[in-house]
Amino acid sequence: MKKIFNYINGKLVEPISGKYLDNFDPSTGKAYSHCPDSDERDVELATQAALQAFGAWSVLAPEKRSRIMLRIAELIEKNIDELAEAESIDQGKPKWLAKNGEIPRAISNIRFFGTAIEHFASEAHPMPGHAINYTLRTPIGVVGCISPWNLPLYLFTWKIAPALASGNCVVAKPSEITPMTAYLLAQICIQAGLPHGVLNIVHGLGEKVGSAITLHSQIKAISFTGGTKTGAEIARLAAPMFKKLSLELGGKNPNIIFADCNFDKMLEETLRSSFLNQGEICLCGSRIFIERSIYNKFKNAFIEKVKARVIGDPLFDTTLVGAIASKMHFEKVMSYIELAKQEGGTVLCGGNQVNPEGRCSAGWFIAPTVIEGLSFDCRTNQEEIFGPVVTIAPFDTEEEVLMFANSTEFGLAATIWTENLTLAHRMAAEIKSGIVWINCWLLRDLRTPFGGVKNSGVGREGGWEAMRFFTEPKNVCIKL
Ligand code: TXE
Repeated sequence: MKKIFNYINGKLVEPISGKYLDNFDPSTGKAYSHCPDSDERDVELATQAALQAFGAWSVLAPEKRSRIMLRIAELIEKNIDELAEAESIDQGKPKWLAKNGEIPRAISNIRFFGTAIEHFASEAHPMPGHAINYTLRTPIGVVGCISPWNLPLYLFTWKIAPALASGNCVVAKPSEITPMTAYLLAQICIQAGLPHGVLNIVHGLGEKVGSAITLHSQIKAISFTGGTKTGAEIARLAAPMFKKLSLELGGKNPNIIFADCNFDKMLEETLRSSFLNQGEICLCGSRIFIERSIYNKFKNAFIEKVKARVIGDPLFDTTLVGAIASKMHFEKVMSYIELAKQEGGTVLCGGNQVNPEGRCSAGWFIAPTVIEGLSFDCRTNQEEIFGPVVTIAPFDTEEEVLMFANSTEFGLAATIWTENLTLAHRMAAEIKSGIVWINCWLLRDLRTPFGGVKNSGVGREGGWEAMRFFTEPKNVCIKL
């Protein structure tokens, strides 16, 4: 059984407890590796290593930090096949998705911020004849990065890259459900010559290791992506310590389809925005609202395509829907399908567990599921399911669909399909979310602010937003 180690002070080490958690392959339902069951003692070791390393790392010339980060990106690229397969086995996603989408995005994350530091500047405010102000933006110190299991290496690097680039040292915790690629990244960091203690990865349970990071007095900022409930718990603990918090939480994103849309393009993208990564992306459009005049046309075309989506072994190139990341999450998603039926929904396709032939016969697979006939305000349409499950419903007016869209506690992303751009701009302005896609989905520019409103989170990642989160501004005013 492959053993995963913590990465502390530049070394791969066992957890102090000597204990390990089973790490499962969701496609087979069997444990295939061991993840450290670390605790606050390992977090303490990691934090001391980060504090030690901070002095030198924070004053290292940006181009030198950049060079090391670009070497890490290069090594990820060199090892893309191994990383993609590892991600697919660990999380259940199709291997081609990891290889063509997620691992390349992890490389881009590191390259983007590894070069951004050479352009990151601040501002001066002259007071003619009186004084001049200049703003210093300095690294915070030791920061905590806690990441989830849906896009493991992609979201792990999305946090540590700006943190490291801006001169901080990091204590990071990947999800215990998908620890593998962070462990492989640790080996790459050693190979790249990342100085000891600059990045420390402590594996283990959220309530043990995650909360120890949140509570550690010398970890001055927390960047978290995960469930809204967990985000609230982190905020509850961190608030009295006045730590900087970046919380990327859940979503229940509307996909609004007007009758005048480019139907074929919309249909193709709506299949992706509904079921990519088994629907385990916080940006997925899980509530689909269709203008009534094309509702039946959409429903028939969509169901036909959904039924044809291949669900099976994530290692096969033909697989479009892989395994659900964990047994617990599998049960959560199945429970929502049951709830939908109790709330009066009709399952138009899917809704059942699938047992593919061969090695995956005991894996955690759910057929892509489409449900209609639910009210906009029922639990199924209000709570995050985070699986291959979407609901569809007709709407009659712009005002009505806007009310539906804005009716949940979340506000992360929204998609609008229409050729009427005046309407699109009007809707985009009215929708309560941090991101709006018009006639596209998941088109991402890393310079843009990324994050949500309401219970979808606090703060923004991406571009200068991320660099500013991980630095402290100080205004110096000099009398002339
Ligand atoms: O994530 P958790 P879970 C949603 C999705 C899912 C729900 C819960 O709906 O069903 O969140 O998923 C660590 N202090 N998203 O439970 O618990 C944990 O170890 C500090 C949306 O798997 O939020 C992991 O590393 N850390 C989300 C990370 O937090 C704690 C993606 C995320 O785990 C902790 C994933 C604690 N008390 C789930 N408890 C998105 N926005 O993309 C756990 N953790």
